[in-house]
Amino acid sequence: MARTLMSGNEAVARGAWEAGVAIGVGYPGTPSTEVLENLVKYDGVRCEWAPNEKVAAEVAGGVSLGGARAIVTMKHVGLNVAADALYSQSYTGVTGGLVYLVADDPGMHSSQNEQDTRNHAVGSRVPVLEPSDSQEALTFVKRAFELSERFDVPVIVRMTTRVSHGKSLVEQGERHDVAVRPYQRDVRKNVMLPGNARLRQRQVNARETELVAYGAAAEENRVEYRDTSLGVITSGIAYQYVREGLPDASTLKLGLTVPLPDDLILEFASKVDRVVVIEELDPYLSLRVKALGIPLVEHGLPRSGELSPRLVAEAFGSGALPVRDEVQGLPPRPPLLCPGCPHRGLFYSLGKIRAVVTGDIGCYTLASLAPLSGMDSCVCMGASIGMAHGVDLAGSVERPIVAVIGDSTFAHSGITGLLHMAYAGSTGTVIILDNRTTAMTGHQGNPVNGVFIDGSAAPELDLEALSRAVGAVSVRIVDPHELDATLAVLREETAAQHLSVIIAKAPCALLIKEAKDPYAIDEELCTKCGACIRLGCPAISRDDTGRAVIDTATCVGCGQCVQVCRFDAVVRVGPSCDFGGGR
Ligand SMILES: Cc1ncc(C[n+]2csc(CCOP(=O)(O)OP(=O)(O)O)c2C)c(N)n1
Repeated sequence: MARTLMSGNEAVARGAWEAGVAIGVGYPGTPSTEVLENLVKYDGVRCEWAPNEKVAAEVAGGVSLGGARAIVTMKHVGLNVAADALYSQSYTGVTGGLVYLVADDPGMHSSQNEQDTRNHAVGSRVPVLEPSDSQEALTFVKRAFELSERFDVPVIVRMTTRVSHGKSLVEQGERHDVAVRPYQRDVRKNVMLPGNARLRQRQVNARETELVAYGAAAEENRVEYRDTSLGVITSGIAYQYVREGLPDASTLKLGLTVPLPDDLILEFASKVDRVVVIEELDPYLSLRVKALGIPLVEHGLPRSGELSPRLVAEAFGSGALPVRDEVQGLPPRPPLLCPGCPHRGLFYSLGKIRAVVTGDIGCYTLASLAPLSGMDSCVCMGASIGMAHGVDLAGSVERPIVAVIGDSTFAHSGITGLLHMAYAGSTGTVIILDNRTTAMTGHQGNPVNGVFIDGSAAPELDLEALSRAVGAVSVRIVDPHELDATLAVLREETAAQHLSVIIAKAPCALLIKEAKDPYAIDEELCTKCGACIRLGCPAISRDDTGRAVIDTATCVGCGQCVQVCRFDAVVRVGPSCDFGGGR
């Protein structure tokens, strides 16, 4: 059969579809996002973005209870949010197959921390399959559905950035339609009262023993003997690095990494002279191998971040590999808010009131960088609101305290924070940056913007009504491109002694289809004062003389710089140029 080049995430979607999955549900998060974005393109599957990972896991759990197959997708930190569901779903087990697709991000390419999903799997006692390439991504997802139903357990497929985003050849199969199992009420299995949970816990114990026995003979766990002077125990993408960096070494490639096949590991160790474990992120395999009494060769590979074939080769002095896993000679290019981004206007105005700003996660987190330098904290999704209240409780801050949170993040986990502020009688200020999309992860729909995962129209959440219902006394809507008006509202609301929500509403610059004429600097009027530079717009820089210059190819004509220039030096250019300034 013909083979197709696919990313790991495309292959997961294909595998889920071939496995007859009925529902895909998740919350976006790099590097997992494209799984659902690809799955939604297949016939016979319904996909939904949920407001957060816990809801997604519960929806998937309900699908499973209803007898159909479901896949739930998220990034590693999403599993923290979904963990409450997962740990008890492990006890109830499944009816239709239930697969968690969780993508870890070694090296934190786009995450606030590094986490190893295998720790949650050990804690919740659910099995983990770790693909090493796109073909395995497809076959392991299909296997995960089989194991889920056979062992009555949710199964995690753990990806990492390179497996999710790397491309390799995949042999595709046909869809295997799976009949929805008839619904059967089973209170002992599905209602986790303590008495029932204790009974189910026995099943969990028994299941683990069965899974270990399965793993000892499973084709997902593969022994490859080559030169037996060195035996490497490895999994996931690290296997590829070992094959490239140490091509002669024998390998035990573990595909089912929770639970581990102890006997297979002991047997492999007995047949090689020296044993080494090479894995990304936490020393999960190595601690377990050591606990089996197997002495390990220390290699000095980093405990965090990504490995590479070169690092692996160097650690064993096996000769330098060509440096092709790093791009050399490029200047560092930190991420920036786009030209015309509405978040820039909000943070510029916020800078004027010298507030302590508890921040959140989204494109707007980039406003923490100079020159806007507009954020004092960013921890996890939704944290901005509870933290603003907490900073206030500490009593050490005389300045205004403001929480900033994006629309998707507010729907994800901000609403309960606001509810708490109202309940606790807070008089703080929460700013919801409603740019009509989940911009950071690629413009997904969310409950606020009224766009469903397939692009169709969905009900739009009324943020104003919701904020009032939750308990905000004052709710104001501002256009963050209008700097003076925004500043006036910020001043009023942070001075007022009531709980207020300010909705900064203007679409993400990348959603605007109609181009506006760009602006340029009138050289004769520019005084080199630098006011426009302090907006941090990528379209504006200084020339050799220190004068401001606007790159008209990059400028989208948002007009924020016009408002900060006190010398009328910013003028419109382009076909409909009127040189009148203003936006
Ligand atoms: C628990 C968790 N899930 C997912 C993510 C990935 N993520 C970071 S911010 C974000 C949403 C950002 O959207 P929004 O709040 O609307 O801000 P915008 O990027 O549009 O400015 C997502 C999905 C994450 N960091 N943590």
